[in-house]
Amino acid sequence: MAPVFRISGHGAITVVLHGLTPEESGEIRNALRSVDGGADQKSAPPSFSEQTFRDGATVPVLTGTADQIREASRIIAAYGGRARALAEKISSHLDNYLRSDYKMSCKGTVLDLGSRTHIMGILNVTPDSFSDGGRYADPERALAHARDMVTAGADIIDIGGESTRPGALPLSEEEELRRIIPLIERLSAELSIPLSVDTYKSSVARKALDAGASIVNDISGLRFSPDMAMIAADAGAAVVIMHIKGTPRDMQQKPVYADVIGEISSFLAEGIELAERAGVSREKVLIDPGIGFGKTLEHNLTILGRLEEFRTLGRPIVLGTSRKKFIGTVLGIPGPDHRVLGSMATIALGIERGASVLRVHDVAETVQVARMTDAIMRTTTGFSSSNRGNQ
Ligand code: HH2
Repeated sequence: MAPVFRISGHGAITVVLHGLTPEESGEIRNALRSVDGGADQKSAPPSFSEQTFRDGATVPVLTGTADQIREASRIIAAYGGRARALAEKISSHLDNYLRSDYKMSCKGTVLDLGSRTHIMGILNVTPDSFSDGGRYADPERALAHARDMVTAGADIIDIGGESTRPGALPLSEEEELRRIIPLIERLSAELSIPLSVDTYKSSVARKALDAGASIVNDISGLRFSPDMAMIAADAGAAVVIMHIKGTPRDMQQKPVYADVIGEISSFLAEGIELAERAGVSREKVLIDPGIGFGKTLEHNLTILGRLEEFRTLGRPIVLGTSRKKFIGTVLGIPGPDHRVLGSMATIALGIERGASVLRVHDVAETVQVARMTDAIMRTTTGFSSSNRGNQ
């Protein structure tokens, strides 16, 4: 019989250890190499290698199963001092990475984010949003669209009164309130699913929460309004902390990062701390890398390709790729309405890489792609969609 080889990327975890001195890296290598796992493969240390990055830096890398990485952190911790702190960090990042039991309570509704991928339908009541500007400015049409999205399977409706497309200027608070508050009041009376308000203004968020919203979706990651976190905390609201570099007006003017994933991770980690300090429960925080917000095409593609690295922050990931320009750039399609299939590719991949919530215009299509991807993930990993299942 011909030999059959099966090679797969699933089951192995890679831990890249940035920021070590060559001496520390050498000690870890020697420690891991001196341990013999014997017949007990479960407690064998992971493989140790060195990866050279584009900038020439050589960084130690551990590769193995979750048990093997845990064993490595135990061996590293035995060195004490700085090594112990490093080992603790490896363990906590690993626990976060493997976590999928996220449940979020929004005004009495509990979203079980670990059970399946959730869908946030976009309702922009603006004249100028990049994709649906002007379509739902009429309140009756906005209501009808919200109902349609619920029927199609949306789990959350995200209501925005101000476009934050590249180059957009800030809208007055009065106008933003005029556009969204009556709509939130009507939707919260009628719908049983949670409503989120897409705003970076704390005064708008406060009134939207009073009107019935239970999630604040802040594209500035709680940074543009200093009291945003406090307002969310006071109302017991959940928050989406999104990364942005700059402001909508200037964010696309040649954004530069030394380390795009590292810088976004730090911004999101600081945002989580900021929320917690203000009194928002950690369990009510979601994170979003902010596709298109101060990012080039390459940045957006890198974020998608390496999305799972944000799992180490230990909070569910929201992904907003829907119909965005980078899809049009890759496909050569200028009109947002024609970017639906490209959006679906990002959604399937995003789920596989760990997204828990998808912020989308095309709810019915997304539901199909998400349910299908969830089913494959459940079958191949034995866990829910967002669990890597590497134990
Ligand atoms: N993208 C937009 C707006 N809000 N919120 C989160 N959490 N993530 C995103 O990626 C995101 C967001 C931009 O899209 P859209 O609302 O469709 O357009 P516009 O800003 O022009 O209204």
